[in-house]
Amino acid sequence: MPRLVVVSNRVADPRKTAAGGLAVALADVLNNTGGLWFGWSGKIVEPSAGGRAVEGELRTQQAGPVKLVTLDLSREDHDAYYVGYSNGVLWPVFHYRLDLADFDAGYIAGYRRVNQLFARKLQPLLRGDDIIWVHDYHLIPLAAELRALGCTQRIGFFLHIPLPPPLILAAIPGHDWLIRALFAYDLVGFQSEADHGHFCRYVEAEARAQNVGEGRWRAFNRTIQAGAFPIGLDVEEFNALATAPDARDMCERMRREYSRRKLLVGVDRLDYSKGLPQRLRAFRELLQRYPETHNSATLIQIASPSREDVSAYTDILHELESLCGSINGNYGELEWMPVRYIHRTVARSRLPGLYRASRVALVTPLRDGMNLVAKEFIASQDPLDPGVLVLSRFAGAAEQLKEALLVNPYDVEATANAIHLALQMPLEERRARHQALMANIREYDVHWWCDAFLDALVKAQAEETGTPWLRL
Ligand code: GDG
Repeated sequence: MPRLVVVSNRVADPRKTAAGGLAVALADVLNNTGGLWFGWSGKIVEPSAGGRAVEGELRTQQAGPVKLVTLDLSREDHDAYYVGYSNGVLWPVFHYRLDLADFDAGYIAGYRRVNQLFARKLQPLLRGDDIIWVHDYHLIPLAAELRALGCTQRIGFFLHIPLPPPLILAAIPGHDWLIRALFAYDLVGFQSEADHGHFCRYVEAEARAQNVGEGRWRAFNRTIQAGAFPIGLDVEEFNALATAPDARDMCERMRREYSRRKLLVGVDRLDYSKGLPQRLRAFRELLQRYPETHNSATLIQIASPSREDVSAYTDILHELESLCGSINGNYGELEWMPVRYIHRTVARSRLPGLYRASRVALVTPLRDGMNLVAKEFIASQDPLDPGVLVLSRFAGAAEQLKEALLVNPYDVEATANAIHLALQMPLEERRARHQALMANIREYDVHWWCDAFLDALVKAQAEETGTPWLRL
């Protein structure tokens, strides 16, 4: 395997398990190939008095055999590329929320500028036979910018968030530019068959691309490969976390504290895509419809702070506070608080304990690329007495986790009924469902995802049938 170069907005040290997610997933292959991970440092450099900030200075850190290379951004670039275009346009539109998108014309120029900066800084660090894997919506045009600098290496792109249907995508000014940029890659990967389907329909209808079979599409004088590669969990790493003292202690304390109650859990970044207000309304409906849940059902909702510089996030924060207050005010008793809402980040080492102590998990996003919390909940359960997963049909995970109780989160009544069913579910059925779910997350774990994507990337060299029309 040639050297792997990973590019993503943020970089993490793969040696630290607290990093979780992508870092753990990519650790093996980065270590084995002496890889390089490139991205933004997370730091903003302010302009010095009277001048522009010096951005783009590279900082290199060695993490075992892996090189972590990061750069700072100027305030202006950060605001346009990160806050403006990535999180103010692409995130809402890709989650079907045109109403929340801010199509300020200045943002796209900043997005492009930072992608060019990344390309300019990365190109001199590359070797001829590197395999480059670019992650997520912040960096869609990166391959096109690298190609413009003469890079011929194999480059793959994975989109962690959903891709909406063609007519929603087409609402983005410059959508054709974005999708053309994808044709600079050799392989483009999505979380689900649904998202992959949206890509196929878009390129056929809007880009007049030709389907040449086996997931290959020809347009702009290039033939590229596309497919679904659902991301998974590092089940072993998560099991190790679940059996470590922090998680066990958390589980025991929760079980003791809630011994006379049935615990429900939600763990999300505070984001409008996660369907938190709808979830709380469904929980309120449960309390309304099923009086036997009083003094018993207790929802612990962790909403970890995220992107607080984007205004839509302040709105949802206020809505949640008000809903929790009214549920506790109307249904609470002196000795029972129905909702415990925590707007803070909980240590990763304690999460498996919280999941394991809960009878039901509510994972009910309005739209989600995959949703790893659903898989973490399954992995944390006691197979002899497992909890039940209530999962939105609009999470990418619903394509795989068919034995969960699938719900439409917009339908508050039906969701309340499903939660009730979950709370009542007999042990035999809980075990059978959990066994099937566990088999799925074990088979399609994060190593499967990583290997499947990289195997496909190694095989998928784009063909050029003329001068590629990738000028952006
Ligand atoms: C994007 C896509 C896709 C949450 N609260 C706390 C905490 N978390 C951890 C969870 C989980 C992760 O954050 C969240 O992952 P998700 O997959 O649910 O969602 P996004 O952050 O939106 O991620 C998503 C994912 O990329 C991967 O491709 O699945 O669809 O939107 O691991 O446990 N961790 C800690 N404290 C918290 O309070 N430590």
